[in-house]
Amino acid sequence: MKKFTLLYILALTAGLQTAFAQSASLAEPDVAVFYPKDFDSIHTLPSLAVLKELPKRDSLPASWTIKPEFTTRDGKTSVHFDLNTDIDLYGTGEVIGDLRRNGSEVTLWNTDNYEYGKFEGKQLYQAHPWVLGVRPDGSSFGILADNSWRQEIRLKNGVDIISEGPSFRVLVIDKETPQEVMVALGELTGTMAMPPIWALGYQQSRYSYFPDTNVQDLADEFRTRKIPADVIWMDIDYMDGFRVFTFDPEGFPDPKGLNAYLHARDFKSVFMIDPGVKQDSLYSVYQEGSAGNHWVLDSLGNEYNGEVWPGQVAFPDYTRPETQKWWASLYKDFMNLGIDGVWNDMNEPAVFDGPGGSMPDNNIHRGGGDLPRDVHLRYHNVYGLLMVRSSREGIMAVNPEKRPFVLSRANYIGGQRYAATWTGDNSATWDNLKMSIPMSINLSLSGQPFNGPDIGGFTKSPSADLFGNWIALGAYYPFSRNHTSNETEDQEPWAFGEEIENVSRTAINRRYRLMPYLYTLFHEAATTGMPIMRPTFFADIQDENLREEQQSFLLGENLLVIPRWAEDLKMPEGDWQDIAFEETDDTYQAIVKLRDGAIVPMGPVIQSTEDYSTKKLTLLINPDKSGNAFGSLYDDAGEGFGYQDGDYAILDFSAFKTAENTLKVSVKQTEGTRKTAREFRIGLVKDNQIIYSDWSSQNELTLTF
Ligand code: NBV
Repeated sequence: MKKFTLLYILALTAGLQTAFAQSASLAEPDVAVFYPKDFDSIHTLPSLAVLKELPKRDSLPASWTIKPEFTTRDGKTSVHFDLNTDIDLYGTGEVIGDLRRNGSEVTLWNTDNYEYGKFEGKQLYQAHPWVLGVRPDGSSFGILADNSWRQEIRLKNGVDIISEGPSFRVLVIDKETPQEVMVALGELTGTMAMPPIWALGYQQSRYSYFPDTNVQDLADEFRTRKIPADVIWMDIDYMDGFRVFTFDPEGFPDPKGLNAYLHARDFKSVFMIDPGVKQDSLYSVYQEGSAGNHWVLDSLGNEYNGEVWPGQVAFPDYTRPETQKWWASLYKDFMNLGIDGVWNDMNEPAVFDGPGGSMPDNNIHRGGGDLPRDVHLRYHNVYGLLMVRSSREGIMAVNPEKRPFVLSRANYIGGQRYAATWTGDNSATWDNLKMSIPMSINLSLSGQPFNGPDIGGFTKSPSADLFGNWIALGAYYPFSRNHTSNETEDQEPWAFGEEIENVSRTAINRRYRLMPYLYTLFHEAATTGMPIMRPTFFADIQDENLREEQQSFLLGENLLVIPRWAEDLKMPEGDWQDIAFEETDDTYQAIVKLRDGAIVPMGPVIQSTEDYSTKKLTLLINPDKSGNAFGSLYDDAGEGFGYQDGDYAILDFSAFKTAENTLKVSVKQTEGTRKTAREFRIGLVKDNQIIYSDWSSQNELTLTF
């Protein structure tokens, strides 16, 4: 007993918990960087989150309030922030549960979490070591732990970030508003690249459409039924025995022909690629990978193998520059078949027979270039990010004139630079539908604007009613894709009978009509880092009543989306007017409200973005108390990079009340060299109706009502 006590005391002393003093400096006027005393850059830098190395501009002002306290115990570092209890916390990436994160815990360890069933859903597919804090007066700050090692964020008593790795630095942004914090996060970690416009369209997926004739029929069905759609997704079964970059000779004998068929009907195709490469000595990708020494190694330095769909696979070590290049090169023949986008799944990486559903912590990634050799525990959370970075580069190299589109299941903060995301394997339950809103908002508040859940739910089959509600809301997610598992009933918009087919068509029509506004929001996100989907409290950051509102959400600044099921909703102040779209049956449709003082450009119904044009725009206007309203439109070719050389247009709209019941609107191109002949009409949104002016090709419009 005595011996045990002595050993215990010795152990405690050896791993003594020590609070280190830290060095701190300002990288930007409102961005501080804190380093613990024992910081050694070899363990966490170069950062994969932060875009460029941080300048050291000034010393920290004495007035700076959000300061970390670092602690190291047994070589593991944690950081604590003492915070007033009246601060509301958000972000922390992809999480289930409430919008306001106070009191929650999340483990940052990318995990294949079917139905969010493991670890009470506190550990999902992505890692965002990021917390957004909003004070009662609306002023806000963000905390970014620049650390990819396995870590936990606890928001029970201030903010605690407890890492399983060595010391790391912490960045703190402190601003007047949460919006400014989001822009600063975008400056630090980069923003989403402008996607091709087709990626904003409605998308149809299932695990799996098979064989290719089913895919063709599906495309035809959409066009016959006049349900707008842009993309059909090819899940894992198109491959030959789940070998990546191959095609099932019977089910998908002619992928080029299939893509041509889809393109002729204005559809794009997205095909899945997983990281695991089947260990098969007759398979060229495995042969090349082995010859090039591209695989992640086990702790003894041998090729690591684990089980995924194809059986035993090897995993590309994306920390190696040679492997990045090799992986990118695999996309050449693949994309040349006319494939439009790529879906990277299972890239946590998920390993069926590995510890905790992934590979062992002590596996070895060899690094190279900037990245040092280190254990999997360090690189696990960035495995997906490195994979999509490489995928994206490969796709760009094949089609340099096109904007790449990659969807990734796993990612890390900053990974919005390379891929959009969806929230993994959710279920067809009411709970999951409702939860999708705070989930997508918190991902958006963590730097990933291009996200959405599987509409209709991945596992289980939704009832007609649940699907109707889901599609009516899902038409407004930034990423709007219907997807379901291989064990479920059909989930296409017409699979639930005529009523729900009509509900789906109406909802999707509305998404396409709002495309000019949506595309403008994507441009804003790409240039400033502002989320597309925003919490309702962004409408009035000082109204503390709104801080927990998670049934409704803002699309940009000007539209508020309210699902039909919302109860006891907290509304921001102001005269938010319902947009009365022309269709009549609104039983399921989400209510879309226009902010007073706002102008939102709207187009006609189209069947895909192939027909998108800004030549005829209705300007939805809700004048403020003084009769004024403002808005804008971003326009470009929807594809390619001409916009980087000026081939784009930004139009500003301003509306003024010139006399009682008279509204004058002027349109002005403020940026870009893209000139388009356009017709406009005013659509005054008022008392549950829209009052239209005549169409006019002038830049000055008048409506008397
Ligand atoms: O590739 C099949 C599925 C895919 O449909 C789903 O979206 C991913 O999240 N994939 C997971 C692997 C199997 C899931 C049971």
